[in-house]
Amino acid sequence: MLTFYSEHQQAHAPLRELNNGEWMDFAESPARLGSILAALPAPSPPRDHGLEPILAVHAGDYVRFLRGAHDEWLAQGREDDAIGYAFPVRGRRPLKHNRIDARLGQYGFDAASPISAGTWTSAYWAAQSALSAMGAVIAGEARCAFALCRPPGHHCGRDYFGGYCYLNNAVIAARAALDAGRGPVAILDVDYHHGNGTQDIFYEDGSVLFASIHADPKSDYPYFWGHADETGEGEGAGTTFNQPLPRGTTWPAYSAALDKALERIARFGARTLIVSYGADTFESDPISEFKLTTPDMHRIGAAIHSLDLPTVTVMEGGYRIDALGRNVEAYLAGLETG
Ligand code: Q9C
Ligand code: ZN
Repeated sequence: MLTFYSEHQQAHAPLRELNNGEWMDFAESPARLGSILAALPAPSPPRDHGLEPILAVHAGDYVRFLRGAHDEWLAQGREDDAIGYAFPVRGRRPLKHNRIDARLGQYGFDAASPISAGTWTSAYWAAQSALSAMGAVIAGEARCAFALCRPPGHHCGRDYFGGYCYLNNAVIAARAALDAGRGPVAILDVDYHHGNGTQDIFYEDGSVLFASIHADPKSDYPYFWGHADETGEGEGAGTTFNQPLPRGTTWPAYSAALDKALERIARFGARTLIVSYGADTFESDPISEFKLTTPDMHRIGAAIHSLDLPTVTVMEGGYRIDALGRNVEAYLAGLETG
């Protein structure tokens, strides 16, 4: 499978995150890349598409904040990673703040997403990997391509970061496909966590179908989004399709949900498919509670293969590092050959 990846994506290296009330080592570590790279043939470096396709999705003030946030943090005399601790309720007055702690709250929504010195560089190149994968599919160089994105993207929205995500790689690729006349686009999100940022960006946009299978937000992060009654609004009414599943889910229930999602994508008439792939549905993932196996990852890929659509896969989560490469390899093999 044609794979895009830049070494700049290693630069993002936060030390720790707040999880269940305690500090823990940052789960979305650069070592994830090593595990995946060891399992795949050599990737291609992405082409630099510049900022324009990123700014087609993300707000200018947010991108400026992200680029400068770590320097602002250091300028306050702080050390290590920039991390917020006070978050506004959305929809309140848009205030202009100078203090970095207020700005981290303004643009973030959790304490799981520290900004390190290399965060902007890695997020920028992850987005370029997604754009390069979509570019190759649009140009007809490949029917399917894989963007080995890190950091992941599906939790962040037009003007906010969170859930280890800073730029929404899947949405940036989707926008590029739409702009190239390759719509309608479907985004299938099979990460363990609901892709709230992706959902948010297209919630009122009927040109993109967002179908997600994830842990029930009643029990799992991101809690506030991903419930089955979120189905889209306005022009996007009916083009969001959430299937929350309980902790402990194994292949039979997962497979039934996947078939429903694929059926919706086919009925929608998608001409381009983007898969937000997370391997955190794996049985021994350290922060997740589904029970899928490595052969199940192959089955997920094979089921998606049956749609027979030009497909870009972007990497999202997956934290069991010693099994990560094998799981990604199994998924991609299923996707490629059925
Ligand atoms: N106790 C992705 O997989 N922390 N992001 C959850 C659960 C944040 C996951 C805490 C998890 C973010 C891309
Ligand atoms: Zn996840």
